[in-house]
Amino acid sequence: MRSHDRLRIAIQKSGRLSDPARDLLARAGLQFRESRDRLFCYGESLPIDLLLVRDDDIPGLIAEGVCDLGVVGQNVLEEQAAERLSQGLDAAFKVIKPLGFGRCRLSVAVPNEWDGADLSRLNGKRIATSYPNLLRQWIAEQKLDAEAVLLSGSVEIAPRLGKAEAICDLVSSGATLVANQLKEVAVILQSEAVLAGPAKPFGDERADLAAMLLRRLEGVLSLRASKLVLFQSRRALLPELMKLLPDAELPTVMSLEGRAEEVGVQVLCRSAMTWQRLEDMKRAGASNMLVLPVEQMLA
Ligand code: PRT
Ligand code: ZN
Repeated sequence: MRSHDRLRIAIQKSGRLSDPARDLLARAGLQFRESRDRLFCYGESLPIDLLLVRDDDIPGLIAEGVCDLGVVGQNVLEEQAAERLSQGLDAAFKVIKPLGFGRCRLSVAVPNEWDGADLSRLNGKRIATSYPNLLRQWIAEQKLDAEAVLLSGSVEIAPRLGKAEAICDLVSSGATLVANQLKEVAVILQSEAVLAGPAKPFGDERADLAAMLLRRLEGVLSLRASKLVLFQSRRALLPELMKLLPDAELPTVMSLEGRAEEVGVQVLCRSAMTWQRLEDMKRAGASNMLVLPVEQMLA
């Protein structure tokens, strides 16, 4: 048994989630010394160590208690939970906190030449995937009679190779589907990277460490999305403009030199400012808009 006065977090060794996961932990104040084999990183600033592994191993490592927490895609977590369920096992791990990166969706896609998006066309067809358990659940929910064919990689070329008629794979920009003349007909799961942990709470020192880490992560995540928004507008338009910023705090309103009707506004927004939002504000009468990142905040 390893000692329980240190917390161990598994993250992806190399892949899409590695850098954002390490960056997030660094922002939460965690510093590590890397071992030579680059599998284990010793926590120097806090008793929290890292294990660098393949993402697919993370739920199992949590279930076995080899590590306490993990940063992993919801897609991997839910696929393995569905697999355990099909074997009569309970999940043994759960989502603790969505982390806001690694966003993608697990979708079913069919060749472009299939007309319409009628799912019944999948009856009697093979769907290639690396997510057989989630796909089988979806097939059952949709009352379809299709077969899930397991492929571990390059799922998108399965139809051209004649291995399947359709696919079920992760999509982010959609470029891979377009390049392979496929079109999305259903989204099975929306996914992002999450902090995962055991289904049962820690009954020892790890509970306090995990709670502290979570508090720090929440601070980092809320700050990351927050933006300081500056703009000018006619004073009379301000109530309508503020409706376009539902997550904003009370605005600071300043007068503009020599323009009695107009004001300069400064407001903290808690969620991402998109181009769409800025354009909507412009249409509603805002001008000279600036969106600034927030470094630190103390209320
Ligand atoms: O070696 P290891 O097993 O650790 O890595 P891996 O190859 O299994 O995983 P990796 O690094 O590719 O992905 C890790 C996680 O990133 C996934 O489990 C998802 O949670 C998340 N993620 C986010 C994605 C994507 N976006 C994504 N677009 N994972 C894979 N893709 C692939 C997808 O499979 C398809 O081939 O990218 C292609 C589609 O991308 P678009 O942009 O063309 O739509
Ligand atoms: Zn993997």
